This record gives sequence, C-alpha cells and structure tokens, in this order.
Amino acid sequence: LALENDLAEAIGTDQLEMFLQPQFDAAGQPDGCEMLMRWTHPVRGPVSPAVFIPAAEESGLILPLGDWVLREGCRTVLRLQEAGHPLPVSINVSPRQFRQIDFAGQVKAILAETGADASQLIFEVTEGLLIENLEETILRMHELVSIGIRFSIDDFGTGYSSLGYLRRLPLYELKIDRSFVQDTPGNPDNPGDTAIVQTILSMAGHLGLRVVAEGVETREQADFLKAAGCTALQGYLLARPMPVAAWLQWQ
Ligand code: G
Ligand code: G
Ligand code: MN
Ligand code: NA
Repeated sequence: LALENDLAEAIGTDQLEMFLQPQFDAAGQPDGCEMLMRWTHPVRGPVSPAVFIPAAEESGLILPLGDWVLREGCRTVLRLQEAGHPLPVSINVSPRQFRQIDFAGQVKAILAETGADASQLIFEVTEGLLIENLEETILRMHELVSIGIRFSIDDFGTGYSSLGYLRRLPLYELKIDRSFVQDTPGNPDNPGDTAIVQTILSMAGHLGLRVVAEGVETREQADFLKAAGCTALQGYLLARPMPVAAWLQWQ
C-alpha cells in the first residue's frame, strides 16, 4: 500500500520517465522501438516495473499511468520525427487499460491533442487480454486499427490462450518472449526452445506477421534468429533501454 501511495504521488512528476529500447532489422538498421517505464523513487531508488506495474494493475493506478504512457508515446513519435529519425513507437497497454469502456475514445482524444500520427504507434498487448470477452476485444481492436494503430502480441507463447485467435485478430506483430530466445540456438538442456522459436517464425511468416525477438543478449542468438528469418531483434546485445534524448544523440 505504501508503494501504491508513493506511485500515485509520482504520476506527473519527474520520478517517472519513459525509456526507449530500439529494435533492429536483419541489416542492423533501427526499425522500431519500445517505450518502457522507469520509476526512480526519492528514497527507495529505482523500482522495477515488474514490481510496480502489477501493483498498479491491482489498484487501478494503471489507468492514470496508462493515460500518461499514451501521451508520452505520442510525444516521442513527434520528437523522433522532428529530429529527422522517425520510428514506429511501441507501448505496453495493460488489459485493464484496454478494457475501459471508452479506451478507443481516449486514444483518439490524445492523438488529436498531440497531433501524433496513429500509424507510428504500436500497442503491445498480452495473451491475457484474449482470455475474456474476446468478441469485445476484437471489435475494439478493429476500431483502433481503422484509425491507424497497429497491434502486437507481447510475451508470445507464454499465455494460456489458444492459437485460434491469431486468425481472428487484426494483428501486425508477435514478440517472442525472451525465455524462448535465451535458449537458442542450442541449449542441450532445452532443445525444445529452439524448435518453438522456429515454429513461431514459420507460422508468423505464413500469417504475414512481423516478429520481434526479445531479450537478445548474445551474438549467437542474433545470428541464429536472423538466419531463421526473424524480422527484428531487441535486447541488451544491440541496445539497452535509454532516455529518448540519449537515443537521439546515439542516432
Ligand atoms: O522494462 P522492464 O523489463 O523492467 O519491464 C518489466 C515489465 O513491466 C514488462 O512486463 C513490461 O511490459 C512492463 N512495463 C514496462 N513499462 C510499461 C508501461 O509503460 N506500461 C505497462 N502496462 N507495462 C510496462
Ligand atoms: O514484458 P515486456 O516484453 O514488455 O518486457 C520487456 C522487458 O525486457 C523490459 O523490462 C526490458 O527492460 C527487458 N529487456 C530488454 N532487453 C533485455 C535483454 O536483453 N535481457 C533481459 N534480461 N531483459 C531485457
Ligand atoms: Mn513489451
Ligand atoms: Na515481452
């Protein structure tokens, strides 16, 4: 509870900052980026989103927080464009945020207010979103896709939903969870993970979906993924999450 009170107070202050982690195509060119929240508490120091995002989802704070993330995503789209290095910007949208009755309306209002181009935004959602109210989710996704937003399934392969949804949702991308990427190209203790990655890539290819491999940490993983036809790589090997200003300097 203390954490939640502190988080509520942190919204709108410089304790919270969105970092950006670039994604690279097979030729090594940046072709996208993911925005990731960072919280530096004045006393506790850095608090991991793996800790405070679940707490925010539980308490409902994810709603004002998610609103702020959307705004920051739009601002980042504009900053990257103004700097002459436009890139599609991916943001994480939590199920609770997506399920708000007027979520599509909120997105439209923020786009209108900021003037950002919807086609530069990608919403990462998890399979957890697909377990309940699938019909409503599909309708809402289509509404957002009709204004230019693209959708990505984050942590793909770790949820419990059936693969049938892949045919029914207007998807642009799958992100292979880093738990699978970690054991490629060949961990003798875990040969199944390489097979899973190859199967995801093959299936995505047939469905016309872009694939981002997450958590790429070694040259061997990168070489394997590129040879297997992965569209884009994201991970510490290539770049760590960084402030937007640092990325613009690095460009
Ligand atoms: O950046 P890091 O790997 O520490 O993030 C840990 C978890 O927090 C990941 O599951 C990531 O998706 C989530 N996360 C990070 N930033 C955001 C955000 O802005 N919104 C939401 N909903 N989740 C986020
Ligand atoms: O759940 P989601 O995929 O949104 O979470 C992404 C998280 O993965 C972020 O918290 C980010 O900081 C982290 N991350 C990004 N690249 C790497 C990496 O190469 N290795 C590890 N261990 N984590 C990474
Ligand atoms: Mn993500
Ligand atoms: Na992920």
